[in-house]
Formats: sequence, structure tokens, C-alpha cells
Amino acid sequence: MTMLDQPTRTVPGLTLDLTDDERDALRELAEQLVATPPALLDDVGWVAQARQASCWLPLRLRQILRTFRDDAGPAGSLILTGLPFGEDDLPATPNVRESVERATTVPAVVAMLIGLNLGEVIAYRDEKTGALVQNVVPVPGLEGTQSNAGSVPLEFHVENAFHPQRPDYVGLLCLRNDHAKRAGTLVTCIRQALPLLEETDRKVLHEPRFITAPPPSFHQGDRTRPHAVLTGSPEDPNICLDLNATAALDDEAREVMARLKGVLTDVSTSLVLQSGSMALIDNRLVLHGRTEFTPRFDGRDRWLHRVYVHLDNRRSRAHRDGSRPVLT
Ligand SMILES: O=C(O)CCC(=O)C(=O)O
Ligand SMILES: [Fe+2]
Repeated sequence: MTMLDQPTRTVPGLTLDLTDDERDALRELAEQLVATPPALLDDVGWVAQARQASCWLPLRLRQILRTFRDDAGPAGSLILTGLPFGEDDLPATPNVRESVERATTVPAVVAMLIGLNLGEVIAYRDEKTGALVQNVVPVPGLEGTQSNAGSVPLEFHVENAFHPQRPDYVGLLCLRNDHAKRAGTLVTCIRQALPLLEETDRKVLHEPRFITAPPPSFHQGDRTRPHAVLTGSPEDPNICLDLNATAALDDEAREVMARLKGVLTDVSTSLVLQSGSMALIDNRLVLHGRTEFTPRFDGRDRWLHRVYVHLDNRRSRAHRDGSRPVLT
């Protein structure tokens, strides 16, 4: 791994670069699951076996996931590099709408194993057909949209900010970056932004003076009731905001939101993920977006797998059918 392959971050954050031995062990574990019947990522029985197998991830990987779960650190994200696949092993990048993975492949299984060790991998029935592993790929005709199928700059957002059961973490595993190898997932953490906000602005952000609509990826879903952008500890709050979908309900709140946007942009950083790396983002602390890039639709475009992780399966029980991980 050269320095060029390492995603850059201005705030020190959690990272792990797998050794050759760890990479080999992870490949072997993933290959066993690729071959485990019925070899379908969304099959409840297969997921149960993958959950068990996630206890056999390399020790240092389990340790850093455990540390990250305790506290996501000042950057609110964890970057893993040296995962066991490379660009040359991959088929063409898909370029259809609502693209998802169904069959077990090494990269999809690696995303599931890591997600299942961090918590429970979940999905939403009304988004991307409820698939647990979703593709983030540019789609012809959607270039200009504020969605993960677009290629214009994507505004900062908490994932599914409108949803009462939004993910605790978002995992983005990079199969290939864009042709220029420069496209980045932008991240910005409230822990960095908070000290730059005036006390009076923080107070407004803790009040229910904002409303958030579902993102375009959702086929149905209601706007939230008025909610606060910051919740919990005043010194270390959670943040819930989508700069494309959250509206302030009064003029003062609108001005505060504009100042918050400026601060979040100032402390943001680009995670330029290359093939074989994965970012895990704490969705309670971090907003993410994406830089622009130029897709060519030639099978070699940027391609990420996305997984969502919940920490508490009981919390979402009323939205799920038995042991199924898909929220209605
Ligand atoms: O393309 C990216 O890096 C992130 C896109 C995004 O926001 C998402 O897939 O949730
Ligand atoms: Fe997103």
C-alpha cells in the first residue's frame, strides 16, 4: 500500500491497514461464505451463518471495530485498507438504477462480515428493494441528481435523517474509484464543528425548529415532525441534518442552519477511497456527501458497496418481520 492509496484525513481518526496474513485469512473466511448455500446475501439463514463467521474476523479487525463501537473518535469514522480484493478481480461496474447485490461475492461478503461484527446489518423495504448490500454507482440520466447515482457534488447528509430508525453506522466499501482516482466521500463531524459554533446557535439547534423530508431514494415515507438538529449531551451531541432535505421552520433557525452549514463545510474532509478500502461512518456524529466526478459508463466507473448497521435489534423490532433485517 503506497501513501497515495491511503485516504487522507485532516483530523486523526481510527484506521487499520490489514497485513498480508490478515488479508489472506479474511479472503479465506469470505470465500467459505461465498460458497455457503443458498449463496444469497438476503437469505436469513445465510445471514445467520455470516453473523457467526464474523466472530472469526482477524483479531485486530475485531479489536478496532470494538473500539469504534465504544467511541467513534474525533473524526467519527474508521478507515480499513488492504481488504482482500482488487480492481482486476471485478466484473464491470453496474450502471442501472436501484442497483443492489444479491449473490455472494468476496467484496459483498466482506462488507457483510464487517457490518455484522459491528452490529446488525439492516435495510429499508422502501429503499433499493430492501437489499442488505447496495451499489453506489453512477447511472446515466441521473448525473445531476442529489442521490448516490449522481456525479455532481452530493450535499452533506446524515443517512436517512428523516427516519426514526435511521442507521447508527454507514459502511462504504470501495470496489473501484473513478477513472481519475480522485472522487471522495466527504465527511464532516459535529465533534469538530461544535467548538466553532456560538453558544446561542447551539441552543437553537437543540430546539425542535427543523423538519426533514425523505431522500429521493425512498419510494415512500413521511416528513418528520419538527425536530432538533442537535440532541443529547450539549458538550458532545448527536446530529440529525440533511442539507438537501432539512428545512428550518423560522427565520432565526434558518440563519443558524446556514452558519452551521458553513462550519461543517470548513471542518470537512474528503475520504478518497480506493479499491480494497472501506469507510465506516458513525451516522450519529458525521454527515457525509461526495465530491463530483466524471462517469464514463464504460464498466470502469466508481463502484461502492453500502451497508447500514444498527446497534440494537430490539429498537427496530416493531418495524421488522420476525428475524428479518428489513425495516418496513
Ligand atoms: O458516493 C459516496 O461516496 C457517498 C454516497 C452516499 O451518500 C450514500 O451512498 O449514502
Ligand atoms: Fe448517503
